[in-house]
Amino acid sequence: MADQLATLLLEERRFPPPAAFAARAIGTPALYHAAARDRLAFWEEQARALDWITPWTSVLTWSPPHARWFDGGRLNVAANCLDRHLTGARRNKAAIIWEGEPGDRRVYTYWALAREVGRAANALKRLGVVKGDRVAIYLPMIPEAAIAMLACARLGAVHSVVFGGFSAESLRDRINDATATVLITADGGYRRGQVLPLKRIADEAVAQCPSIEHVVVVRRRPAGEGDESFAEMTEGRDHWWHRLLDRESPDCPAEPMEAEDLLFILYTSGTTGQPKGIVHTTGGYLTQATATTRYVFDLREEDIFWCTADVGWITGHSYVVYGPLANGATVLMYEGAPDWPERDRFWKIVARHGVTIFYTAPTAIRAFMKWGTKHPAAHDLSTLRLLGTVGEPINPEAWMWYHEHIGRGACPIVDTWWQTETGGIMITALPGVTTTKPGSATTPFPGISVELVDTTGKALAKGGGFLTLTEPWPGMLRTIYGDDARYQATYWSRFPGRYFAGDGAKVDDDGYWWLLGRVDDVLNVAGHRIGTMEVESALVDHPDVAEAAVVGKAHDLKGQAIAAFVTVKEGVKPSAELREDLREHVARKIGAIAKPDDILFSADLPKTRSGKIMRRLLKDIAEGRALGDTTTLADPNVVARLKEQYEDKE
Ligand code: 7RM
Repeated sequence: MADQLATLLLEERRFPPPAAFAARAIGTPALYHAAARDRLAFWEEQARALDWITPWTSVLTWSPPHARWFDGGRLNVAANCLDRHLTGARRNKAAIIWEGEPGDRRVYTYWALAREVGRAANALKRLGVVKGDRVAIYLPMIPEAAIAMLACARLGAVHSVVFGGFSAESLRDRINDATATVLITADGGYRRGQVLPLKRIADEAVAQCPSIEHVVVVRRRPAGEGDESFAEMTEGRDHWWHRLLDRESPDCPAEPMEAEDLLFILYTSGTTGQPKGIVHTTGGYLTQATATTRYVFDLREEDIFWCTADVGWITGHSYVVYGPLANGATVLMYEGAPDWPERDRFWKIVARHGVTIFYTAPTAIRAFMKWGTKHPAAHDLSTLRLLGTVGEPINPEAWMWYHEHIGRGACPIVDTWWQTETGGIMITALPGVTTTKPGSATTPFPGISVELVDTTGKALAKGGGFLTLTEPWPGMLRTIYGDDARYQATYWSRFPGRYFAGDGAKVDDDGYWWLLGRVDDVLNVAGHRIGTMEVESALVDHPDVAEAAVVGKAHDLKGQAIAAFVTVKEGVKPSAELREDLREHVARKIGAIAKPDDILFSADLPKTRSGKIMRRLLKDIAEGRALGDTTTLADPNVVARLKEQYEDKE
């Protein structure tokens, strides 16, 4: 962290907003003044941009650490994302422009999308889904993912979207934690030319999910060839999506929801082996998603907004589906990989559809850098006017490359810091207002109260420390599903009275925030959150493994890679085959994103005298650094031997 700090301190480049952009920007300095004067009035103003069935009677009820926003108010999220756009010219505007990886394309106007959502909602209703029921969604990036989410929102059912890259066991655990009654999946999804057999994986999961009554299957693959092998339908339980929707009416009344009724649960990794079901509610979440989309992305009627995140992550919830659609925007959605069939796929898409706003992750930008400038240079990117990043700290070189080769030196860049738990963007530049510095997320969004603290919880005006939030915000998580004690312990106990985000940060003399990464046992691999404990549990689940310790190590492209130190059971011989077998085992238990890059077999792990594994030292080894303080170790020889062994392996 110290090295990183020193490098960032040397960053002196400044990028003031281009004058032409500033002249017509939606965000203005007045927003900051208004929010500073009266934070709650500012958020009420943002909430008024939505359609409410009944207005709220109280803005905020705060009994720490529980917040209620817009109590007394009633609204429906799907009605805000669809119905209210159907009365004027927007009715015939594209809501979703979609490209499948194999090259198939679809466009849904607001009108067509609303009708499809109505049919899907009626179909779910016919399957017995009512307000408050949980529906699991395990789909590729196809329009049906957004349609399914909106159909749930229309009925007041709570969706839990599970990223399509997760394994059967991960899906099973999430379904069981939420006791979902319906699962929506597909026969497959395309990734680098291969079909990912989602239905087969879902069948494996559902076999151990007693709460599931129905499985709805979207047909993604062309009808005919080898249907059964991809989707073996269980009579009575499984239904084809298109057959269900075919017989339904497109008209489905939107359920009036209380502002604090649940909208969705989204599972995210924490510091234990058990993912947390982050709970988001209706009025506050939509208010923040809608306001941040409009101001941070300077969103206009004529824009084509492309956020490359999968709907399985929070970024896909807030900035592919809810934020843009609540604003009546045109969203671009793409199913597959950026390098399929060639490494210019993204730039082809930008040029073909005239994308104007592009929002992606630093890990993707670093891959583009590696692939070379010839790919973006071969396409007309002149429609782009604003770029964004999210998910991890962006190194200044990647920022500069993005600025020059994707933004042609002309587009402001918004580096947006936020979390699954915050629901929406928290720290970001406002394009047209903020002077940016490569590598800094700049300053808090209006109405957001962020404070740096030291290890004792003392507030710091600048320097290095931990990022905390001092006031509740509309999009904040309300609890962890089924485990409020864990909610309180995880977020509100480290620094009493404050929300602790788990991130280290530095604030410079201008009050700009520089995010330095997680300070807990959560890894950020290619922008995906993975708990070290989850990977460790998956490894020790293997019959040959006695003990495992997992750390993140710096990686050029992925930000962090996973390094595992494994001791095997008596009588087991470590081998290259076992190493591969362990990697596959982790993929089966969690998903391919969690496969360790390095696995080192070791006779012992470095432990303190009380038996705690010292991951800090393992990280030093994995990153090839001199070992830090080893005085608390029970046996310092263990770590010295490990270091030698690790270096030999390379
Ligand atoms: C939106 C999202 C959250 C964690 C967070 C940080 C890291 C996210 C940035 C960032 C530096 C950023 N949700 N993070 N954005 N770090 N600069 N702009 O990613 O729940 O999946 O992850 O991601 O560590 O705590 S998330």
